[in-house]
Amino acid sequence: MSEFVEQIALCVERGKVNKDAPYPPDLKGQDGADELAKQAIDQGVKPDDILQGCILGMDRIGEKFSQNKAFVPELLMAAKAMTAAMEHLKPFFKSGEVKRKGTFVIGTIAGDLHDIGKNLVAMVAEGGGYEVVDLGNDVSADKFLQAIEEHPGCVVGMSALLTTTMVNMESAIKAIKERFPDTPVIIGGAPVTRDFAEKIGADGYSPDPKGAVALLNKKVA
Ligand code: B1M
Repeated sequence: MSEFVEQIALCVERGKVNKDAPYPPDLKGQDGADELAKQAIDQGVKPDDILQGCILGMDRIGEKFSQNKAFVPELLMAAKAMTAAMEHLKPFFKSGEVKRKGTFVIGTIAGDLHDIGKNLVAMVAEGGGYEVVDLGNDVSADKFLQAIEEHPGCVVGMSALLTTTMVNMESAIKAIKERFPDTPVIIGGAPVTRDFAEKIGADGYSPDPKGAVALLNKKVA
């Protein structure tokens, strides 16, 4: 791996956005994901390799988060650093030179306004190389169906934080499976369990963003 790519991975993992960013204090004054991605492109590093660096950094922080060695603010900073690097990759995505692994349609289920966990899953999935279509919160079955129609081959993710709304996942999954039997649906959220996921016909359950990306990799590969 080129030194640039390793440095970009480190900036994403540590949430170092750019040179002016005061966070993290021990990297103050050093180039961040923003400058390094630009320099890497200028020096001919392949955009795909830069993306791999971002993914590696996100993977590392995602792993720490899963092990309770990093917390929501660190994950948010990592996502911010990754976004800064990805800005420089946008033209290559548009031209098709850099390919995404697949499309992940995600939303918080109908009736539920909690979106912090869903946003984290979305960010880590993007960091994992997926195009993310974020439908927001309070997402009806119809909205999921429409998104699947617009993004053939996608994987669907549903999040719920309330015991009163997690039950809405069952009807949404039923509607999806009726029209798009081959579309995998993965679910998560604080009250959701593996047993519940199996009972309502979900294709996968993860308690955290890293596990959700691991599931995506299995479903899409
Ligand atoms: Co509400 N709330 N809330 N709330 N809220 C909870 C969830 C609650 C546990 C608080 C409590 O009573 N102790 C409780 C639910 C009880 C229950 O159902 N068993 C509750 C309640 C009752 C309510 C209201 C009904 C309160 C009221 O109005 N009377 C109301 C409901 C509104 C609605 O949704 N219709 C309500 C409202 C709100 C706010 C709007 C004020 C706000 C949400 C703001 C927002 O999201 N933009 C809010 C908040 C912030 C919380 C708490 C405090 C924090 C939730 C959170 O963001 N956690 C919460 C109590 C708590 O958890 N301490 C609470 C951090 C987040 C990173 O974790 O979302 O679990 P989480 O996501 C994790 C994993 O679950 C997983 O990855 C994430 C990272 O590890 N994950 C997935 C999530 N989705 C995934 C999907 C996947 C895979 C993994 O695959 C697709």
